Amino acid sequence: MNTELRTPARPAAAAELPRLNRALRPAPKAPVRIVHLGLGAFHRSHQAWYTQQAGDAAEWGIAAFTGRRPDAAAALADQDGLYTLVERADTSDSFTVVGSIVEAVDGADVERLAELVAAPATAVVTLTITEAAYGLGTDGKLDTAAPDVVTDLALLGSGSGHPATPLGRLVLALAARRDAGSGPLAVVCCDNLSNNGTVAQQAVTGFAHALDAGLAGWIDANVSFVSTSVDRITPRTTDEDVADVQAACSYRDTSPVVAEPFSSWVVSGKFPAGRPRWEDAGALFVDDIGPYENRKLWLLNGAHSLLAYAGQLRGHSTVAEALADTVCRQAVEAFWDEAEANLPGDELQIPEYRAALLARFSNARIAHNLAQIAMDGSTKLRMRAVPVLLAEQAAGRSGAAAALMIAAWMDCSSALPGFQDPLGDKVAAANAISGTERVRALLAVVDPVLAADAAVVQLIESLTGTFAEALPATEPCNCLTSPERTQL
Ligand code: CS2
Repeated sequence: MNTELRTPARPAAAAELPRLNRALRPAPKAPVRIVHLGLGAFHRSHQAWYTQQAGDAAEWGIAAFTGRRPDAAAALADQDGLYTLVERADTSDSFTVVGSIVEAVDGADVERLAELVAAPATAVVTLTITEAAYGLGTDGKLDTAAPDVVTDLALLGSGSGHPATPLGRLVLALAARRDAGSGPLAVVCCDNLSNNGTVAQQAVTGFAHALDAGLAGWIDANVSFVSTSVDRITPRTTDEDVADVQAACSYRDTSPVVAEPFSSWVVSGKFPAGRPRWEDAGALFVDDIGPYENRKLWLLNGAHSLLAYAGQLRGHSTVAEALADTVCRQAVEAFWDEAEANLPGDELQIPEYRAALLARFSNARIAHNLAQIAMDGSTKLRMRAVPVLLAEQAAGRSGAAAALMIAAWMDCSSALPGFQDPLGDKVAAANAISGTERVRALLAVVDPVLAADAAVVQLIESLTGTFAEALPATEPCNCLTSPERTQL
């Protein structure tokens, strides 16, 4: 079912409408061959949608597990795994029922996870567990001293089968696959990290190694870590979105997902036990993912973070609102100029990519909240601002536009209430200091090597306050340490 609806039908009363149910399933249920960790809106607008579009979709069902909370799994299971994808363009919506998730499971059900990962039919594990959940320190290695990692390692070491981190759960499930003799499979990272396959490999083997060197060896020999660059703007679903689906379709869906019409998936790596024909839906398989990754992380995600911090400081709430503000728009263009100078332009069609981003960000019907993007900044800036700043400095230029993103993050960290970061304690401690030492301490949370460079600290300090004029007076920030979350 794929209905183009420009004028939604008159809403019927909730009681008259049937619930989205198996009668609306677009095709018979496929067998589980993909296990997903991180059942959130982005997984449903992206990987699940690509899987449904694959020519061999009938062979590839997904069992998707939530993070800490069972709610999304329970709501979806109630609808037989079905949900409506609303593709929201500038002037119209289109509605598609997606049926590739054949099992929606509470992430705490590690027995089911282990059973499915150990099954010989399972060929692929996909991950959207958020950048912060890889638990990497600033050296790019798994931080085995992080409290949640310490807790999970102790739990697993004691033979308890109930780890709480996605990595702990995955390592337990991979041990079950080894024990079952079910052979190799692919782990496909779909989080916004540079070189994300390698990051996932380091995090998973780092975790396994701390537990059992034999298991780490088995993972090295049998698990292919695939890198991907994922793209589709997918804001949080609102009550209004639920009502829109109810008005436009002849059923009630408690869990629709809204996304822009654009989507992209660039994939690099081996699939030893096979994969769906995602290329049928436009996925691009390449040998060298680096340039694609940098283009997306710097130009799209970098601009998002810059708008999230600068935009909120100037009193805006959404990406479209912030981009319409000349001050924010100029900051984005300046940052893009710096990023573009460090990307292979001819191959990647950067001018066209930038123009397309302006159009995508300006779609005011996609209410993409800046507060949502602003979360977990210390991790995100390492991928979005730091590499551009370093590349600019290596080329003998200042990197001031990338530095401005970091300065705006610092301003937000002390000015916005409820600012969330995985290193919230360190951010709050740094904000208790003043002057240059505060800037140095905050920069150390993002990148200690940069923080040791007095000229960079001075540059960033000179840029703090750039966007602050329009900020309404707020209570001082009580910085929150982000809980483990599923990528939205
Ligand atoms: C955003 C991304 O929240 C964020 O950090 O930059 O979720 C972004 O919307 C997606 O990567 C788009 O593909």
